[in-house]
Amino acid sequence: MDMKAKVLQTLRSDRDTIVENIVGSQVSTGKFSNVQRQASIRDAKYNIDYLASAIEIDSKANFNAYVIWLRDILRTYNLEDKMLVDHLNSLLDYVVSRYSEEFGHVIEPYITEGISSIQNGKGEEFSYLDSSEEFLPLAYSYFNALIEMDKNKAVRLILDIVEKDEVSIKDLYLHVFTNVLYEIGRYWAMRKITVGQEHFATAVTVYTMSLLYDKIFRIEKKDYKMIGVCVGDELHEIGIRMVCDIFELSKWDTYYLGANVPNESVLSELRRVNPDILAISVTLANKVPACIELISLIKREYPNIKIIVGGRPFNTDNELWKTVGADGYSVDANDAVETAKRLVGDLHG
Ligand code: B12
Repeated sequence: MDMKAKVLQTLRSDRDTIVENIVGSQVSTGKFSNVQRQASIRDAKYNIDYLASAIEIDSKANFNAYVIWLRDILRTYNLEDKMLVDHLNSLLDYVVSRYSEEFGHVIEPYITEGISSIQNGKGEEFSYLDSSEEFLPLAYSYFNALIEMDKNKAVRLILDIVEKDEVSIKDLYLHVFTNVLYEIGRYWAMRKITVGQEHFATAVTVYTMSLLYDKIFRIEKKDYKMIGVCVGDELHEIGIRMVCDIFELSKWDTYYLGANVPNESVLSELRRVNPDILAISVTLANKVPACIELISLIKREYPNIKIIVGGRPFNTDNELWKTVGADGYSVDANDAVETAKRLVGDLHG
């Protein structure tokens, strides 16, 4: 076993002991309440999961993005950045002293870049609603209706504009729903809205998308087939649903499987449907190793099915799709159709 594999195995098997040693002593002082202690221990376990995943997938960019995200969450609790920096340093020190210098060499570049990102990295400081000038008023109105938890207003707003043909479904998906959901996530992370408000906004958006289905699905001859699925226990399934819907609009026959589909089931649906393209979505960087596993399983049994990947970790690190063994990657649902066409050799369609 090479050193990287040894480090990964150890970080995962010894995770709880490592956390006990580095966090246990840090939070045992009277300064921390019981709830804070529990939260610190839970977070420290996540940190090790994300670190191990980043090492496994060779992606410092994804570990950096994770620590910046965590830094900004901790700031909302008035916790200093230094605390996270100290935590990463003590993780490295502990690993070197408990295991070996060689162990340290594998982890150290990730910790060093992570610390530098905590100190200098930009977080989600700007509103996603401003990303598209053309759709800005609609995005703001829809976002505000969701925050006010006025579902009738939110749904009506979208249906009216679609009925008047003022916006295409593609634009609605890419520039309104996507940006609004990103902004909802940002508000949740800044603790400007509750988990309940986030769930409500998500549910209303999924519901509104379903109301558009008679405009998306048409029974007509289609040239190509695709399956869309999330990896492992990745629960973020709206991105891949958008991908499937936009393929459907582009006259593909689509099979949206969503989240929580066991690998064996993905394999049986591939057998049943025999698609030209399998699209796999990942949102959380610690689920990328599961994506590698799924792709290698599929490539063994169905070497001819082209696989495209997408989602947050791939947008954070534009080379990552190659590491996971995919045939292609796209930044968003629209671009995904072009990538898929290229992969199936349809250069004119
Ligand atoms: C809704 C939501 C949830 C819902 C998901 C419900 C559902 N039915 O999907 C629920 C409540 C389940 C959830 C849970 C969690 N969530 Co959440 N969630 C979100 C939120 C607000 C929106 C996600 C979304 O739908 N975005 C809109 C879609 C359209 O965007 P997208 O997925 O990026 O897809 C686009 C592209 O990436 C691309 N694409 C996507 N897939 C694919 C695939 C292919 C093949 C291609 C080519 C392209 C492609 O195309 C799409 C559009 O064109 C995000 C915020 C955000 N920034 O996304 C947080 C967010 C992703 N969640 C987050 C977190 C932390 C969590 C939890 C860990 C919270 C917790 N403590 O429990 C759990 C993890 C659950 C799990 N095991 O997966 C963080 C992740 C931060 C990080 N460090 O990675 C985010 C960013 C919020 C934040 N700002 O802090 N979440």
